[in-house]
Order: sequence, then structure tokens, then C-alpha cells
Amino acid sequence: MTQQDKRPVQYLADYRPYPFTLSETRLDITLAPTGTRVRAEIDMQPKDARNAADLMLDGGAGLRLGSLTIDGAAPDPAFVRREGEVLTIGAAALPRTAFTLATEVEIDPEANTAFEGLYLSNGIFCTQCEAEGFRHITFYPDRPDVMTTFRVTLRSDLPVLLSNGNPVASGAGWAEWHDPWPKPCYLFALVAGELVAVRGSFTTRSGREVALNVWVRPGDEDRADFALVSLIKSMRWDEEVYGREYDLEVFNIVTVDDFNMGAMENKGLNIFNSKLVLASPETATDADYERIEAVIAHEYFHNWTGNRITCRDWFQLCLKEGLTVFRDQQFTSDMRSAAVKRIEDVQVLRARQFREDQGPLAHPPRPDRFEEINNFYTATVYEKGAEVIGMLKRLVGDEGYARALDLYFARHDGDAATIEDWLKVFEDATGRDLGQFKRWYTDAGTPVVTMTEEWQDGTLALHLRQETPPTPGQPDKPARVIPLAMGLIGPNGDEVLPTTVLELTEPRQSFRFEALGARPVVSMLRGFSAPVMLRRQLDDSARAFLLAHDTDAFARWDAGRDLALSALAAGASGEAGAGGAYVAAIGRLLADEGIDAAFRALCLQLPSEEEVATHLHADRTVPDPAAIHAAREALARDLAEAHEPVLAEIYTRLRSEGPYSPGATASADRALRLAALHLLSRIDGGERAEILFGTAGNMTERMGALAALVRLGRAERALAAMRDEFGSNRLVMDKWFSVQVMAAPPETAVAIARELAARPDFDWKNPNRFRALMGALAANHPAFHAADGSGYDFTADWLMRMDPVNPQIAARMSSAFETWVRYDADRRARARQALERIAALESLSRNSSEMVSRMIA
Ligand code: 0A1
Ligand code: ZN
Repeated sequence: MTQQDKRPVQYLADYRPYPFTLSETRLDITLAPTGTRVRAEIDMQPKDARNAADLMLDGGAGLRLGSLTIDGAAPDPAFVRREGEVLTIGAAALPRTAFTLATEVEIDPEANTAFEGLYLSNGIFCTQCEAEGFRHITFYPDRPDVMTTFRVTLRSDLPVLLSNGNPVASGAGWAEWHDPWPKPCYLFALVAGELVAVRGSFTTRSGREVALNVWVRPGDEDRADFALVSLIKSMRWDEEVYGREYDLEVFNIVTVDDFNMGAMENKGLNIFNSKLVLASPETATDADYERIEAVIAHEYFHNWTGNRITCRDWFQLCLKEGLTVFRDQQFTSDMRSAAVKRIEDVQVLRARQFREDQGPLAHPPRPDRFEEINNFYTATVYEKGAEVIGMLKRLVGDEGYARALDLYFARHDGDAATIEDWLKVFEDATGRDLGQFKRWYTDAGTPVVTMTEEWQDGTLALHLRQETPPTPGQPDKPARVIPLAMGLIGPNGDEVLPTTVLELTEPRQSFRFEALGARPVVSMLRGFSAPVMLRRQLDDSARAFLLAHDTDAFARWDAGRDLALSALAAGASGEAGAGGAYVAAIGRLLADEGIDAAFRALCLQLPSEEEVATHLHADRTVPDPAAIHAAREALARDLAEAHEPVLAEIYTRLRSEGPYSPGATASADRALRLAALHLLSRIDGGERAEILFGTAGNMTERMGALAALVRLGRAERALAAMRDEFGSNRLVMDKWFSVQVMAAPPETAVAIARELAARPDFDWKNPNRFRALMGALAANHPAFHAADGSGYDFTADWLMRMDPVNPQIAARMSSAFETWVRYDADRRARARQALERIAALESLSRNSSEMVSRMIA
């Protein structure tokens, strides 16, 4: 680790308020690629005039300090110390009353390849300050509980100069912005560049007109409309559903090509990874459109849940992220299909968060220690954080939730709050004691709920047991409160008990249902009412029965998934013909015209190989990646052979007609059509895919066809055509890189990745391009876990190359290894070796060092 990276582990228990209050921050920034000058004036006051405290400011090693004054005079140098990332001014050199600290620093945005702080992306100056990026712009108390108003002057010849808040004044080469809402510095942003705006406006419910701008590079204007429309929908929805109104005269969104994450909610100036804004039918898939709509909403919703009410410290990250994900999920459910959205969200949760919870990186939604906070922007903090709120809503009811949220906004507007504050609001609004519920925030791990049934004389008893496996640092976990939504279905398919929520609060608990005429089938965990793994003895015919009759769409889909998983698990352990029940059930589903396309498409998608591995591991079986792959391929082929006529009919009937629409109905038809295509391609040699690739008028179908061709190893022509047509479109070329590795047969994937990485257009310092390739290999389960260790080695080599350039990206990608302990001894040895090579790297970043040491602990 380098000198500046040395910093002790941070503990939640060590939280202390900042000893100074800030009343205004003024920044005057003269932009230049290698020498940007930042003048900062901070008006501040000690909180306790009698007990003087040292003034500690965060400041990265890249800040070249020019001058520092207090009320206009330089302090005695004996009282000024710069150590690591902290500048300390001794209390003796400070006034006891209000004072102004002024600093002047120079920074080098062009050299900033980590994309944290101020950097240049294709000639556009932009910033990323969450979580601790502001310290790379100027000396400052870089912590979320220090809030103040900002006044910013930007100086540059570039035509567009943006910062937070409202525009105050501008002239040739300068612009002034004022943000009247006190905020922590992680929400600061500036943008300067040659940009054009796609403009709109929104009138708030109290009649204020807000100017909306989506800023893109000239030439991209025709791909920004969807984002603008999504923004307007989000603004309206937040007023209607949460009563939240926007609070500035202008809302700016800027797209940049180099961005470590998806997007950022800077006050009034959201900055987006261009892949989450730019879309046209020819270049973006249905999934891209859905994600753009969701992320635009997510960032907008942060204006209240994140900005007006922020986090006291970074341990509370899920206070804003869990809630904002929950809100964007609600929004998407309202805009599209609630049932489909729920199933999609659970798929993501199981694939990413359950996986995280099973391995060495498991942590609670609210961690209590970290070395590098950027390593905690995880599926647990985001997606599980949202699930926890969903459970809370289920426990207190919709009305209780609405009352609690009103109280939250009323009580904490302008605050930097904690999870304790959040739970107290719910307790005060609903009268419910949430002491036990809090464990969902403080304890890691996915509870396993085991259910057994007992049937006698018209009474059904459900015996439930909960256990949460140990996770790092948390060997024993007490019982949690688990809301289990369930229903009962009679043998004739009628529902005999509509959805009821059982509250499991003890390690073991039984529930009885009496006076039942005949033994019903239990539909359990409806709507995925809690993020748990459910274990129950259910034979394939009962699963098929639920898939046919359950009234809850999620539970119905889940019954089909269970059937598929049990077929795949059996297939992977060498059992031949294990998928009979699943294949037959899918046949009935396909024949039922009453079932909508979206649902059928979801049921036709086999669980991913990663998911099968997670399932096996939870069952204490060592997954064999090659066997899982073979079993999945065999099951896909069985499905195709058994249902060829109906699949072919679906494929032909759902041919796209008319202009493209990214809406739920049209995209569901395309999803079903492509699911059919993928199965059919197992038996038609790829003929249909070849034709579709050549004729499709939208990227969704083209990519679907291309993936099928890549899997069959006959995509050469299609790939060349795509490169010729879209070689200059970065976002499409990211897909081009990705699909070749993600869908490649396992034997060839690593070699293909190697070849692609050697191409001159593998611009690896661009996070999207790096992720397109490395993320695709990590997602190709049998290739990443290739028996010869080539997947591990290739990934480790690139992580080592990326780490000094962009530690955040290297560290995030290293989580590809998080499941290494579940595999056989040979693979474990190879994975460990790869991780140890990374650990041994001289000057390894704090980011990667923390990740790797947690993984090999
Ligand atoms: N708050 C953003 C996510 C984000 C976090 C960190 C970043 O840079 C290191 C960038 C964005 C969100 O939830 O969308
Ligand atoms: Zn967020």
C-alpha cells in the first residue's frame, strides 16, 4: 500500500460529531486540464468555544497547496500539519468565534484516471465526489454530516459551465451557481464542456416551473429523449406517491463516458454514465431502456432520500440507498408490470446478494467497520437494503408505511440521519416495537427457513425453523422477525386461504390452519415477502401444481424455478432425464394462451449456472461448473425438442411489426420471442438466429440473435457486420465485446477474452469497456472457473494492471472471486494463488487490499 493509502479501519462505534459548524462554502475554480486552481472559502465556527478543537480537513495527496489563511492571515506554520490525507490546524491557531478559512490549491484533472474528484472524460470536466472524492478537489471536512450552502464560480472557455443549485449569473468565460440547500460535499458537482441540452420543463404541483436539461455531446441529442421523458415521469410520481416536490429552478442531467458507477445524485446536477441515458431502438436493448428509466428515477428520488435527508456517516449508506432502490422499484412496478418487476428484482437479489451473503464478503446492510467505503456499494447495501424496507412495509401495512414516511420527511428534512432515526420514525408512527427487526440491518447472512407440514383431521400444521449461517465476524445470529406471506390452494386449484402474513419471530414456531376439507398445497413466501432461502419438502408434482394454480405471480414463477433447479441439480450430479416434470410443466404453460407473454418469457429462462452453483452450495454440495453447464445445455435441448412446434409458432407469431416501443407489452413479446429463439437454436443449428440478426430492426433482437450465434460458435459474420456498422459507437461496441465472452462456449471463452483484450479498441481505462470484457468473463461461470485456472489468472492479471490506474474498478471487479471457497480443492488452490498474487502487488490500493484480504482471510 502506498503511504497515503494507510488509514486505520473505521468503526461505526467511533463516530464523533465534527467540532465545527459550517455556514457557507464559496468555491472559485479556474479550470485547466493539468493545472486547475481551486480557491475555497469556508465560513465556520467552533461548536464549543470553551473546549477548543483542532481543525482537521481531509485533502488527498494530489492537492498542491498554494495558500492557507484564517480570516485573511496565514496561521503560524508551527500549528499546521499535513499527514497522509489530513491537514490539521491546531486549536491554538484558531479564533474561538466564527472565522473564514481560505485555501488555494492546484490539481491535475488530466492525470486523474481513478475518476474520483475532478477529472476529464473526453474533454469534459466533471466530478465524482461520493463517497470521499471532494478531498481530491480541495481541503475540506469530507464527511456527510457536515452540511452547508455552496456558492460556486467556474472559470473556463468551455461553453457550458454547470454546478449545483440555481444559476446566479454568467459572462464570457465564467458562471456562478448558488445552491440554497445545505448539503454535504459528496453532493457537490461541476461540469464544463462542449455539451448540448435536450430541454424540457416540469411544473411542480405547487405551480413552480422547473427547467429540465439532459446534456449530451453534440451528435447524441437524438438519443436523450427517453431519459427526459423518464425524468418527467419520476418527478410526477414522487409528487403523487410520496408527496415530494422538486426544490430548485433547474434540474440538470449530464452524460459522461468515463464513470465508475451508474450515475450520481449530485444536488440539481445528476451525472450519468452515458449508457444509462443514451438510447435509440437501433442501439439500446429493452433491458437498457428499462434500466435507464429506473436509474433516472433512482437519482431523481435521491433528491429527497439522500440529499434533503442525508446520512450521518457512511455506515448509514443503506439509509439512502436501500430506501431509494425501494422507491425506484415501486416506480418501475407502477410504470410497467408489478409482477414482472418483482420477479426480476428477486432474480437480481438471489444472483448477487445471496451470493455475496454466502461468501467471505458477507456484511450487514449497515456494516460497522470498513477500510474503504467504496467497497460497500454492494448488493447487500442496495438490494437487500430495499428488501428490508419492503419487509417493514409489510409488517406495518401500507398506511403505517405512508404515515412513517411523512413523519420521516417532516422530522428529518435537513438532517444527516441514521438507521436508528429511521426505525424510530416507524416506531413513533405505528406504535410497533422494532427492536428485533433492527437485526436485519445489523446482522449479515441469508436466513434459511425450513418448513415441514403435518396434516391430520382437517388441520394443517406448519412447523417453521429459522437459522442464519455464520458470516465473517458474526458466528451466531439470534432469530429475526420474518414476515412470511402465504396462502393455501385446494386440490382442485381453488384458493382456500388468500394471502396471509405469518410473523416468524422465534427460532422455531408452528402455525395451524383448521377445518380444512382436504389437504391443501401451501403457497409460501408469496411476493418473496422476506429475503430468505426457503427449504421445504415438495415433490415435483406439487411444484408443477403451484406453477399451474398459484394466484400469486411470484410464487407461481418460483415454483417453476424450483422445478428447473431441481432438474439442473440432478442433471449436474449425473442423473439422466431429470427434467421430465419441468419440461412437461413448461409445455402446459406454453399451451395456455391465458398467461401473458412476460410471465411465459420469465418461465422459459432457465436459472443461470451461477444460480445453480449457489443452490448446490446452500445444499452443501460442491458445484462442478462443467457439469452444471452440461446439465443446463441438456435441459435447454430437451425443452426445445419437446416443444418445438409451439416454440416455433411463438417465434413466428411474435415477429416485430410497426415502430419500436420500449414499453412493457412490446418488450414482453420480444422477451418471449427471444426465449423461444434461444431454445430453438439448440436444434435448428442457429438458422433462425442468423436470419433474425440480419433482419431485426432493433438492438434487442439483434443482441438476442447474436448471443445465440456466439453460443453456437458461428457468429463471425454477424460480429464483423456489427463492428462495421457500429465501430464508432462506444455503447454498442461494449455489447460487442461483452457478448463474445459472456455467451462463448466455456472451452473458448478465456482465449477469446485474451484476444479481445489485445485489440487496440479495448480501451481498458474506460470503466464500461473494462467491465464489458472482464465482467462478461466473470459471468461465464464455467469459463471463469475453468479447471486449469486460466479464468482466474487472466482476471487477476488485469486486476493488477487496473489497480494503480483505477482502484475502485479493480476492487469492485475483484468480487468475481468472492465465491472461490465453494469449489473443489484444485480450483480453490488456483483461485487462492491468483488472489495471493494480487495481494503481493507492491503499492496495492486500499480498495483492492481490503477486498483481497477479506476474501483470503
Ligand atoms: N449514489 C450513487 C452511486 C454512486 C456511488 C459512488 C460513486 O462513485 C464512487 C458514484 C455513484 C447512486 O446510488 O446512484
Ligand atoms: Zn443511489
